[in-house]
Amino acid sequence: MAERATIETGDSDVLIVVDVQVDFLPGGALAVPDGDAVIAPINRLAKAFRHVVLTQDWHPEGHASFASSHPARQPFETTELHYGQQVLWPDHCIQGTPGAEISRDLDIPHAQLVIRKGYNAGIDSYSGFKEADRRTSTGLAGYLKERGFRRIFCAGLALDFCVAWTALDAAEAGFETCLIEDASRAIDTNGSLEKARRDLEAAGVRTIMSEWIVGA
Ligand code: VGL
Ligand code: ZN
Repeated sequence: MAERATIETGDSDVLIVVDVQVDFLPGGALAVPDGDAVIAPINRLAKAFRHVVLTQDWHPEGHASFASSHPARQPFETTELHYGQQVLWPDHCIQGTPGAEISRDLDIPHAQLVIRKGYNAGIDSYSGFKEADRRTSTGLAGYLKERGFRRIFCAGLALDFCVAWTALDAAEAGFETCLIEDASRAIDTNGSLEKARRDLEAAGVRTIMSEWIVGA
């Protein structure tokens, strides 16, 4: 049998479930390939954590990250916004629409917080911690620190955008951080997955499998 780590979770651990929303699932406006495959492992994982936080991508209509907000631009092209490079997306996760809802197939009644992000019209926010201008905070790091958490586990959609950026910011904020590979799926556009893996490794984010976690 292959050797594998055994991770016991406790009171100083929190699972962050990133953007498991209708628009990122099959049939959604920005469907992540095989995105619904994250739901079963996340539901199992959540039972092994006393503390779970959800993130929710939550854009106003006409958001700067939408290709439709830029004349003659197409989804998955890149443009320059005031804070730097921005991938342009199909309209997705518009506040109050069915596509922005967190999947009803998630079974995490004990989740303690839903943190919304991407609500500023001119700034995207892949990360649950800090917007894409790299300055505007969502307040999540303060919340998690005030509650005394020390270790963060990230899973969800999409591995190469919101999961990766959330994990990178968690590490930068001083948390020991793991990304749960089999409970995440990637968009993988223009080398984004390879770049995310490089950035995660450089930041000391550990990539793990959900079966390494006791009780998951
Ligand atoms: C995401 C692209 C745009 C994500 C959100 O959840 O990974 N990706 N908005
Ligand atoms: Zn978005």
